[in-house]
Amino acid sequence: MNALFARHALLPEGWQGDVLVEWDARGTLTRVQPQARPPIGVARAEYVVPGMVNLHSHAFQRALGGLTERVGEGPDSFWTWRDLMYRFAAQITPEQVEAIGAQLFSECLRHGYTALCEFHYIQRDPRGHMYARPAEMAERVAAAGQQAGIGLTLLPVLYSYSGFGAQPLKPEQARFYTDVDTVLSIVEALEPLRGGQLEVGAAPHSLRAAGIDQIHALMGALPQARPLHIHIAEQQAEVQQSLDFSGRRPVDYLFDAVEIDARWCLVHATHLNDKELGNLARSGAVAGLCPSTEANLGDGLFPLGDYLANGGRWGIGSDSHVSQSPIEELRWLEYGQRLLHQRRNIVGAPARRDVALNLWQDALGGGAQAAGRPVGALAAGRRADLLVLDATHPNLDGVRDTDVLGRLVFCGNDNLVRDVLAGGRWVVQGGRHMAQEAIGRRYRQAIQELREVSA
Ligand code: NGQ
Ligand code: ZN
Repeated sequence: MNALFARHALLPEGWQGDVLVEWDARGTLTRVQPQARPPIGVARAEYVVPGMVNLHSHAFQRALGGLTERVGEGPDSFWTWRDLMYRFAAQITPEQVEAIGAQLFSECLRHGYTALCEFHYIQRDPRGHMYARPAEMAERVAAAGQQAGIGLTLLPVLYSYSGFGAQPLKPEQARFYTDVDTVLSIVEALEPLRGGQLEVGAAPHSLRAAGIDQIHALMGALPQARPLHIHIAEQQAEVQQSLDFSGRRPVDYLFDAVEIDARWCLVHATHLNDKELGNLARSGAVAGLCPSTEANLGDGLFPLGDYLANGGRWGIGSDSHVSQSPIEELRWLEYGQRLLHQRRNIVGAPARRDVALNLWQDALGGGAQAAGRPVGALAAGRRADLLVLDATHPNLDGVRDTDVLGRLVFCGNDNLVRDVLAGGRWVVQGGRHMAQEAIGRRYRQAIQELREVSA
Protein backbone atom coordinates (compact mmCIF):
# COMPACT_ATOMS: atom_id res chain seq x y z
CA MET A 1 0.00 0.00 0.00
CA ASN A 2 1.27 3.49 -0.86
CA ALA A 3 0.93 4.97 2.60
CA LEU A 4 2.85 6.04 5.67
CA PHE A 5 1.62 6.89 9.16
CA ALA A 6 3.69 9.62 10.85
CA ARG A 7 3.46 10.32 14.58
CA HIS A 8 4.65 13.84 13.69
CA ALA A 9 4.71 15.38 10.22
CA LEU A 10 5.55 18.86 9.04
CA LEU A 11 2.62 20.18 6.98
CA PRO A 12 2.32 23.65 5.42
CA GLU A 13 0.57 24.91 8.57
CA GLY A 14 3.21 23.43 10.89
CA TRP A 15 3.73 20.24 12.83
CA GLN A 16 0.74 17.89 13.07
CA GLY A 17 0.26 14.64 14.94
CA ASP A 18 -0.83 11.20 13.71
CA VAL A 19 -0.68 12.05 10.04
CA LEU A 20 -1.72 9.51 7.44
CA VAL A 21 0.04 10.14 4.13
CA GLU A 22 -1.11 8.38 0.96
CA TRP A 23 0.05 8.58 -2.64
CA ASP A 24 -0.90 7.06 -5.97
CA ALA A 25 1.05 4.95 -8.44
CA ARG A 26 2.16 8.06 -10.32
CA GLY A 27 3.85 9.41 -7.20
CA THR A 28 1.37 12.15 -6.34
CA LEU A 29 0.10 12.63 -2.80
CA THR A 30 -3.61 11.82 -2.64
CA ARG A 31 -4.27 12.36 1.06
CA VAL A 32 -2.49 13.98 4.01
CA GLN A 33 -4.71 13.53 7.04
CA PRO A 34 -3.74 14.69 10.55
CA GLN A 35 -5.26 13.13 13.67
CA ALA A 36 -5.82 9.91 11.75
CA ARG A 37 -6.00 6.40 13.12
CA PRO A 38 -3.11 4.19 12.07
CA PRO A 39 -4.48 1.70 9.54
CA ILE A 40 -3.35 -1.89 10.02
CA GLY A 41 -0.34 -2.87 7.97
CA VAL A 42 0.80 0.65 7.13
CA ALA A 43 4.43 1.56 7.77
CA ARG A 44 5.00 3.97 10.65
CA ALA A 45 7.49 6.73 11.25
CA GLU A 46 8.18 9.17 14.09
CA TYR A 47 9.24 12.42 12.37
CA VAL A 48 8.48 13.19 8.72
CA VAL A 49 9.33 16.38 6.82
CA PRO A 50 8.98 17.33 3.14
CA GLY A 51 12.05 16.63 1.01
CA MET A 52 14.09 19.74 0.19
CA VAL A 53 14.39 21.33 -3.27
CA ASN A 54 17.87 22.02 -4.64
CA LEU A 55 17.25 24.90 -7.04
CA HIS A 56 20.70 25.23 -8.58
CA SER A 57 23.10 22.54 -9.75
CA HIS A 58 25.86 22.00 -12.28
CA ALA A 59 26.04 18.24 -11.79
CA PHE A 60 29.36 17.64 -13.56
CA GLN A 61 31.13 19.96 -11.11
CA ARG A 62 30.57 17.34 -8.38
CA ALA A 63 33.69 15.56 -9.65
CA LEU A 64 35.79 18.68 -9.09
CA GLY A 65 34.67 19.25 -5.49
CA GLY A 66 37.63 19.62 -3.12
CA LEU A 67 40.21 19.53 -5.93
CA THR A 68 40.58 23.26 -6.49
CA GLU A 69 41.72 24.18 -2.99
CA ARG A 70 45.41 24.87 -3.74
CA VAL A 71 47.12 28.23 -4.05
CA GLY A 72 47.86 29.11 -7.67
CA GLU A 73 50.11 31.66 -9.35
CA GLY A 74 48.21 34.89 -8.84
CA PRO A 75 45.66 35.75 -6.22
CA ASP A 76 43.09 32.96 -6.43
CA SER A 77 39.54 34.01 -7.22
CA PHE A 78 36.25 32.96 -8.71
CA TRP A 79 37.83 33.62 -12.10
CA THR A 80 40.90 31.42 -11.55
CA TRP A 81 38.59 28.70 -10.23
CA ARG A 82 36.53 29.10 -13.38
CA ASP A 83 39.61 28.44 -15.54
CA LEU A 84 40.19 25.17 -13.69
CA MET A 85 36.52 24.26 -14.07
CA TYR A 86 36.65 24.99 -17.83
CA ARG A 87 39.69 22.74 -18.16
CA PHE A 88 37.78 19.97 -16.46
CA ALA A 89 34.66 20.58 -18.58
CA ALA A 90 36.72 20.40 -21.77
CA GLN A 91 37.27 16.65 -21.49
CA ILE A 92 34.14 15.21 -20.02
CA THR A 93 32.11 12.67 -22.06
CA PRO A 94 28.35 12.06 -22.07
CA GLU A 95 28.86 8.76 -20.23
CA GLN A 96 30.88 10.52 -17.55
CA VAL A 97 28.27 13.25 -17.16
CA GLU A 98 25.69 10.54 -16.58
CA ALA A 99 27.85 8.66 -14.08
CA ILE A 100 28.77 11.78 -12.12
CA GLY A 101 25.17 12.99 -12.16
CA ALA A 102 23.82 9.71 -10.80
CA GLN A 103 26.38 9.72 -7.99
CA LEU A 104 25.59 13.33 -7.12
CA PHE A 105 21.84 12.81 -7.21
CA SER A 106 22.07 9.72 -4.98
CA GLU A 107 24.11 11.76 -2.49
CA CYS A 108 21.62 14.63 -2.63
CA LEU A 109 18.79 12.21 -1.93
CA ARG A 110 20.62 10.64 1.01
CA HIS A 111 21.01 14.10 2.53
CA GLY A 112 17.39 15.12 2.03
CA TYR A 113 17.02 16.75 -1.39
CA THR A 114 14.21 15.12 -3.36
CA ALA A 115 14.11 17.62 -6.27
CA LEU A 116 16.83 19.44 -8.14
CA CYS A 117 17.12 22.07 -10.88
CA GLU A 118 19.95 21.36 -13.29
CA PHE A 119 21.39 24.48 -14.92
CA HIS A 120 22.81 22.58 -17.83
CA TYR A 121 25.35 24.15 -20.14
CA ILE A 122 27.73 21.55 -21.59
CA GLN A 123 25.83 20.80 -24.79
CA ARG A 124 28.54 20.21 -27.40
CA ASP A 125 31.34 17.74 -27.94
CA PRO A 126 34.93 18.66 -27.03
CA ARG A 127 35.51 20.20 -30.48
CA GLY A 128 32.43 22.38 -30.17
CA HIS A 129 30.21 20.37 -32.53
CA MET A 130 26.66 19.44 -31.64
CA TYR A 131 26.18 15.77 -30.85
CA ALA A 132 24.04 13.77 -33.28
CA ARG A 133 21.22 14.15 -30.76
CA PRO A 134 20.88 17.83 -29.87
CA ALA A 135 19.88 16.98 -26.30
CA GLU A 136 22.53 14.26 -25.87
CA MET A 137 24.06 15.77 -22.74
CA ALA A 138 20.76 16.87 -21.22
CA GLU A 139 19.36 13.39 -21.82
CA ARG A 140 22.32 11.99 -19.88
CA VAL A 141 21.45 14.19 -16.93
CA ALA A 142 17.84 13.02 -17.20
CA ALA A 143 19.01 9.40 -17.26
CA ALA A 144 21.12 10.02 -14.16
CA GLY A 145 18.08 11.53 -12.44
CA GLN A 146 16.07 8.46 -13.28
CA GLN A 147 18.72 6.05 -12.01
CA ALA A 148 18.93 7.90 -8.71
CA GLY A 149 15.18 8.61 -8.49
CA ILE A 150 15.39 12.36 -7.91
CA GLY A 151 12.86 14.79 -9.41
CA LEU A 152 14.45 17.09 -11.98
CA THR A 153 13.90 20.44 -13.58
CA LEU A 154 16.19 20.54 -16.59
CA LEU A 155 17.24 24.02 -17.63
CA PRO A 156 19.12 24.00 -20.95
CA VAL A 157 21.31 27.09 -20.96
CA LEU A 158 21.48 29.95 -23.43
CA TYR A 159 25.19 30.69 -23.71
CA SER A 160 26.34 32.81 -26.66
CA TYR A 161 28.95 35.30 -25.46
CA SER A 162 31.94 35.60 -23.17
CA GLY A 163 31.04 39.02 -21.81
CA PHE A 164 28.72 42.03 -21.90
CA GLY A 165 28.20 43.53 -25.35
CA ALA A 166 28.18 40.23 -27.28
CA GLN A 167 31.88 39.49 -26.87
CA PRO A 168 32.80 36.31 -28.75
CA LEU A 169 33.17 33.09 -26.78
CA LYS A 170 36.63 31.99 -25.75
CA PRO A 171 37.88 28.68 -27.17
CA GLU A 172 37.46 27.03 -23.76
CA GLN A 173 33.75 27.94 -23.83
CA ALA A 174 33.10 26.23 -27.18
CA ARG A 175 31.26 23.30 -25.62
CA PHE A 176 28.71 25.66 -24.08
CA TYR A 177 27.70 27.56 -27.21
CA THR A 178 23.98 27.82 -27.88
CA ASP A 179 21.76 30.42 -29.46
CA VAL A 180 18.03 30.73 -28.84
CA ASP A 181 17.14 28.21 -31.55
CA THR A 182 19.53 25.63 -30.16
CA VAL A 183 18.08 26.00 -26.68
CA LEU A 184 14.56 25.62 -28.05
CA SER A 185 15.58 22.54 -30.03
CA ILE A 186 16.95 20.99 -26.82
CA VAL A 187 13.77 21.91 -24.95
CA GLU A 188 11.77 20.28 -27.71
CA ALA A 189 13.90 17.14 -27.72
CA LEU A 190 13.33 16.80 -23.97
CA GLU A 191 9.55 17.11 -24.36
CA PRO A 192 8.91 13.33 -24.33
CA LEU A 193 10.73 13.04 -20.99
CA ARG A 194 8.42 15.47 -19.20
CA GLY A 195 6.24 13.90 -16.53
CA GLY A 196 5.77 13.65 -12.80
CA GLN A 197 9.49 13.49 -12.10
CA LEU A 198 10.80 15.79 -14.82
CA GLU A 199 10.06 19.33 -15.99
CA VAL A 200 11.91 21.42 -18.56
CA GLY A 201 12.56 25.16 -18.40
CA ALA A 202 15.44 27.23 -19.72
CA ALA A 203 18.22 29.48 -18.45
CA PRO A 204 20.07 32.39 -20.00
CA HIS A 205 23.46 31.75 -18.39
CA SER A 206 24.05 35.34 -17.28
CA LEU A 207 23.95 38.86 -18.68
CA ARG A 208 27.55 38.19 -19.66
CA ALA A 209 26.65 35.18 -21.81
CA ALA A 210 23.21 36.13 -23.16
CA GLY A 211 21.92 39.33 -24.74
CA ILE A 212 18.69 41.07 -23.77
CA ASP A 213 17.16 40.46 -27.22
CA GLN A 214 17.94 36.78 -26.89
CA ILE A 215 16.35 36.65 -23.45
CA HIS A 216 13.19 38.24 -24.86
CA ALA A 217 13.11 35.74 -27.71
CA LEU A 218 13.58 32.82 -25.33
CA MET A 219 10.85 34.08 -22.98
CA GLY A 220 8.47 34.47 -25.87
CA ALA A 221 9.05 31.02 -27.29
CA LEU A 222 9.10 28.97 -24.11
CA PRO A 223 5.66 27.82 -22.86
CA GLN A 224 4.41 30.29 -20.22
CA ALA A 225 4.47 28.10 -17.14
CA ARG A 226 8.07 26.96 -17.56
CA PRO A 227 10.69 28.28 -15.14
CA LEU A 228 13.49 30.60 -16.21
CA HIS A 229 16.73 30.89 -14.27
CA ILE A 230 19.71 33.20 -14.66
CA HIS A 231 23.02 33.74 -12.81
CA ILE A 232 23.31 37.33 -11.69
CA ALA A 233 25.51 39.67 -9.63
CA GLU A 234 27.58 36.91 -8.09
CA GLN A 235 30.91 38.73 -8.25
CA GLN A 236 31.89 42.39 -7.89
CA ALA A 237 33.77 42.19 -11.19
CA GLU A 238 30.50 41.31 -12.91
CA VAL A 239 28.80 44.30 -11.31
CA GLN A 240 31.60 46.53 -12.60
CA GLN A 241 31.44 45.04 -16.12
CA SER A 242 27.71 45.66 -16.17
CA LEU A 243 28.19 49.28 -15.06
CA ASP A 244 30.87 49.80 -17.71
CA PHE A 245 28.71 48.34 -20.46
CA SER A 246 25.20 49.50 -19.57
CA GLY A 247 25.65 52.20 -16.94
CA ARG A 248 23.61 50.02 -14.61
CA ARG A 249 24.30 47.31 -12.09
CA PRO A 250 23.28 43.80 -13.30
CA VAL A 251 20.02 43.41 -11.38
CA ASP A 252 19.03 46.96 -12.28
CA TYR A 253 19.84 46.30 -15.91
CA LEU A 254 17.85 43.07 -15.92
CA PHE A 255 14.80 44.68 -14.31
CA ASP A 256 14.90 47.61 -16.74
CA ALA A 257 15.10 45.36 -19.77
CA VAL A 258 13.13 42.23 -18.88
CA GLU A 259 9.82 41.65 -17.13
CA ILE A 260 10.88 39.72 -14.05
CA ASP A 261 8.09 37.86 -12.26
CA ALA A 262 7.40 34.64 -10.35
CA ARG A 263 8.53 32.62 -13.34
CA TRP A 264 12.11 33.66 -12.67
CA CYS A 265 14.85 32.47 -10.36
CA LEU A 266 17.77 34.88 -9.98
CA VAL A 267 20.68 32.72 -8.94
CA HIS A 268 23.08 34.28 -6.39
CA ALA A 269 21.95 37.95 -6.73
CA THR A 270 24.64 38.53 -4.11
CA HIS A 271 25.45 42.16 -4.83
CA LEU A 272 22.31 44.28 -4.52
CA ASN A 273 21.77 47.91 -3.67
CA ASP A 274 18.57 48.97 -1.90
CA LYS A 275 16.68 49.68 -5.10
CA GLU A 276 17.62 46.34 -6.64
CA LEU A 277 16.76 44.52 -3.44
CA GLY A 278 13.31 46.13 -3.30
CA ASN A 279 12.60 45.37 -6.96
CA LEU A 280 13.67 41.76 -6.60
CA ALA A 281 11.64 41.25 -3.40
CA ARG A 282 8.51 42.80 -4.97
CA SER A 283 8.82 40.92 -8.26
CA GLY A 284 7.77 37.54 -6.86
CA ALA A 285 10.91 35.97 -8.36
CA VAL A 286 13.02 33.63 -6.27
CA ALA A 287 16.55 34.47 -5.15
CA GLY A 288 18.54 31.27 -5.67
CA LEU A 289 21.02 31.26 -2.80
CA CYS A 290 23.93 28.80 -2.83
CA PRO A 291 25.77 29.56 0.42
CA SER A 292 28.39 26.79 0.37
CA THR A 293 29.50 27.53 -3.20
CA GLU A 294 29.26 31.29 -2.69
CA ALA A 295 31.56 30.89 0.32
CA ASN A 296 33.89 28.56 -1.55
CA LEU A 297 34.22 30.97 -4.47
CA GLY A 298 34.53 34.08 -2.31
CA ASP A 299 31.42 35.79 -3.66
CA GLY A 300 30.16 37.76 -0.69
CA LEU A 301 26.99 37.62 1.40
CA PHE A 302 23.46 38.11 0.14
CA PRO A 303 21.59 40.82 2.15
CA LEU A 304 19.09 38.32 3.49
CA GLY A 305 17.76 40.27 6.48
CA ASP A 306 16.69 43.29 4.42
CA TYR A 307 15.40 41.03 1.66
CA LEU A 308 13.14 39.17 4.09
CA ALA A 309 11.94 42.44 5.59
CA ASN A 310 10.81 43.35 2.05
CA GLY A 311 8.96 40.05 1.66
CA GLY A 312 11.47 38.46 -0.74
CA ARG A 313 11.33 34.80 -1.71
CA TRP A 314 14.34 32.52 -1.76
CA GLY A 315 15.51 28.94 -1.99
CA ILE A 316 18.78 27.03 -1.79
CA GLY A 317 21.03 25.34 -4.29
CA SER A 318 24.26 23.40 -4.04
CA ASP A 319 25.62 24.77 -7.33
CA SER A 320 29.21 23.43 -7.56
CA HIS A 321 28.46 20.67 -5.00
CA VAL A 322 31.15 21.30 -2.46
CA SER A 323 28.28 20.21 -0.23
CA GLN A 324 25.45 17.80 -0.97
CA SER A 325 23.46 18.61 2.16
CA PRO A 326 20.62 21.10 2.59
CA ILE A 327 21.59 21.33 6.26
CA GLU A 328 24.92 22.84 5.34
CA GLU A 329 23.33 25.38 2.97
CA LEU A 330 20.74 26.49 5.52
CA ARG A 331 23.23 26.63 8.36
CA TRP A 332 25.70 28.67 6.28
CA LEU A 333 22.92 30.96 5.17
CA GLU A 334 21.87 31.83 8.71
CA TYR A 335 25.40 31.85 10.15
CA GLY A 336 26.75 34.14 7.41
CA GLN A 337 24.16 36.72 8.45
CA ARG A 338 24.91 36.27 12.15
CA LEU A 339 28.61 36.87 11.54
CA LEU A 340 27.89 39.84 9.33
CA HIS A 341 25.46 41.59 11.68
CA GLN A 342 26.81 40.24 14.99
CA ARG A 343 23.30 39.18 15.93
CA ARG A 344 21.39 35.92 16.23
CA ASN A 345 18.26 34.43 14.69
CA ILE A 346 18.05 36.36 11.43
CA VAL A 347 15.47 34.30 9.56
CA GLY A 348 12.72 34.95 12.05
CA ALA A 349 10.50 37.54 13.66
CA PRO A 350 8.21 37.74 16.69
CA ALA A 351 5.41 36.21 14.62
CA ARG A 352 7.76 33.48 13.33
CA ARG A 353 10.13 32.57 16.11
CA ASP A 354 11.40 29.16 14.99
CA VAL A 355 14.42 29.93 12.79
CA ALA A 356 15.05 26.37 11.62
CA LEU A 357 11.37 25.95 10.76
CA ASN A 358 11.40 29.24 8.82
CA LEU A 359 14.54 28.19 6.96
CA TRP A 360 13.08 24.83 5.98
CA GLN A 361 9.64 26.14 4.99
CA ASP A 362 10.89 29.22 3.13
CA ALA A 363 13.45 27.20 1.19
CA LEU A 364 10.71 24.71 0.28
CA GLY A 365 8.40 27.44 -0.97
CA GLY A 366 11.00 29.22 -3.07
CA GLY A 367 12.51 25.96 -4.26
CA ALA A 368 9.16 24.60 -5.43
CA GLN A 369 8.41 27.82 -7.29
CA ALA A 370 11.81 27.79 -8.98
CA ALA A 371 11.47 24.12 -9.88
CA GLY A 372 8.13 24.65 -11.61
CA ARG A 373 6.97 21.31 -10.25
CA PRO A 374 4.31 20.55 -7.59
CA VAL A 375 6.81 19.83 -4.82
CA GLY A 376 7.81 21.28 -1.47
CA ALA A 377 4.86 20.42 0.78
CA LEU A 378 3.04 17.47 2.25
CA ALA A 379 -0.34 18.20 0.71
CA ALA A 380 -2.67 16.39 -1.69
CA GLY A 381 -1.70 17.10 -5.28
CA ARG A 382 1.99 17.61 -4.55
CA ARG A 383 4.65 15.05 -5.34
CA ALA A 384 5.19 12.35 -2.74
CA ASP A 385 8.60 13.62 -1.63
CA LEU A 386 9.36 13.15 2.05
CA LEU A 387 12.07 12.38 4.57
CA VAL A 388 11.80 10.05 7.54
CA LEU A 389 14.27 11.25 10.15
CA ASP A 390 16.25 8.97 12.43
CA ALA A 391 14.25 9.20 15.65
CA THR A 392 16.70 6.92 17.45
CA HIS A 393 19.62 9.34 17.01
CA PRO A 394 20.59 11.12 20.27
CA ASN A 395 19.74 14.48 18.66
CA LEU A 396 16.15 13.46 17.97
CA ASP A 397 15.41 10.78 20.54
CA GLY A 398 12.33 11.88 22.47
CA VAL A 399 12.36 15.53 21.33
CA ARG A 400 9.16 17.52 20.87
CA ASP A 401 8.23 17.90 17.22
CA THR A 402 8.75 21.66 17.49
CA ASP A 403 12.42 21.00 18.33
CA VAL A 404 13.06 18.58 15.47
CA LEU A 405 14.15 21.13 12.84
CA GLY A 406 16.33 23.02 15.31
CA ARG A 407 18.15 19.78 16.03
CA LEU A 408 18.29 18.88 12.36
CA VAL A 409 19.59 22.22 11.07
CA PHE A 410 21.73 23.53 13.92
CA CYS A 411 23.17 20.57 15.79
CA GLY A 412 25.91 18.17 14.77
CA ASN A 413 27.10 16.60 11.55
CA ASP A 414 25.56 13.14 11.46
CA ASN A 415 23.10 12.66 8.64
CA LEU A 416 19.72 12.35 10.36
CA VAL A 417 17.89 11.44 7.14
CA ARG A 418 17.00 7.75 7.40
CA ASP A 419 14.49 7.02 4.63
CA VAL A 420 13.63 9.07 1.55
CA LEU A 421 10.52 8.86 -0.59
CA ALA A 422 10.87 10.69 -3.91
CA GLY A 423 8.01 10.73 -6.41
CA GLY A 424 6.33 7.95 -4.43
CA ARG A 425 9.37 5.62 -4.45
CA TRP A 426 11.51 4.68 -1.47
CA VAL A 427 14.92 5.56 -2.89
CA VAL A 428 16.84 5.67 0.41
CA GLN A 429 16.24 3.24 3.23
CA GLY A 430 18.21 3.05 6.44
CA GLY A 431 20.55 5.73 5.06
CA ARG A 432 21.45 3.69 1.98
CA HIS A 433 20.52 4.60 -1.56
CA MET A 434 18.80 1.76 -3.42
CA ALA A 435 21.32 1.76 -6.30
CA GLN A 436 24.34 2.91 -4.34
CA GLU A 437 26.67 0.10 -5.47
CA ALA A 438 25.99 0.28 -9.21
CA ILE A 439 26.02 4.08 -9.21
CA GLY A 440 29.21 4.16 -7.14
CA ARG A 441 30.96 1.72 -9.47
CA ARG A 442 30.20 3.80 -12.56
CA TYR A 443 31.23 6.97 -10.76
CA ARG A 444 34.60 5.53 -9.71
CA GLN A 445 35.23 4.40 -13.28
CA ALA A 446 34.38 7.88 -14.65
CA ILE A 447 36.67 9.56 -12.13
CA GLN A 448 39.50 7.20 -12.99
CA GLU A 449 39.11 7.91 -16.72
CA LEU A 450 39.11 11.64 -16.11
CA ARG A 451 42.23 11.37 -13.97
CA GLU A 452 43.98 9.51 -16.78
CA VAL A 453 43.04 12.16 -19.33
CA SER A 454 44.29 15.00 -17.13
CA ALA A 455 47.47 13.18 -15.97
C1 NGQ B 1 28.96 28.29 -13.78
N1 NGQ B 1 29.28 29.07 -11.53
O1 NGQ B 1 28.30 28.51 -14.79
O2 NGQ B 1 29.32 27.15 -13.47
C2 NGQ B 1 29.33 29.46 -12.90
C3 NGQ B 1 30.71 29.93 -13.25
C4 NGQ B 1 30.45 31.84 -14.88
C5 NGQ B 1 28.98 29.96 -10.58
N2 NGQ B 1 28.61 31.13 -10.93
C6 NGQ B 1 30.87 30.42 -14.64
N3 NGQ B 1 29.05 29.62 -9.31
O3 NGQ B 1 29.70 32.41 -14.10
O4 NGQ B 1 30.88 32.39 -15.88
ZN1 ZN C 1 25.67 28.27 -11.24
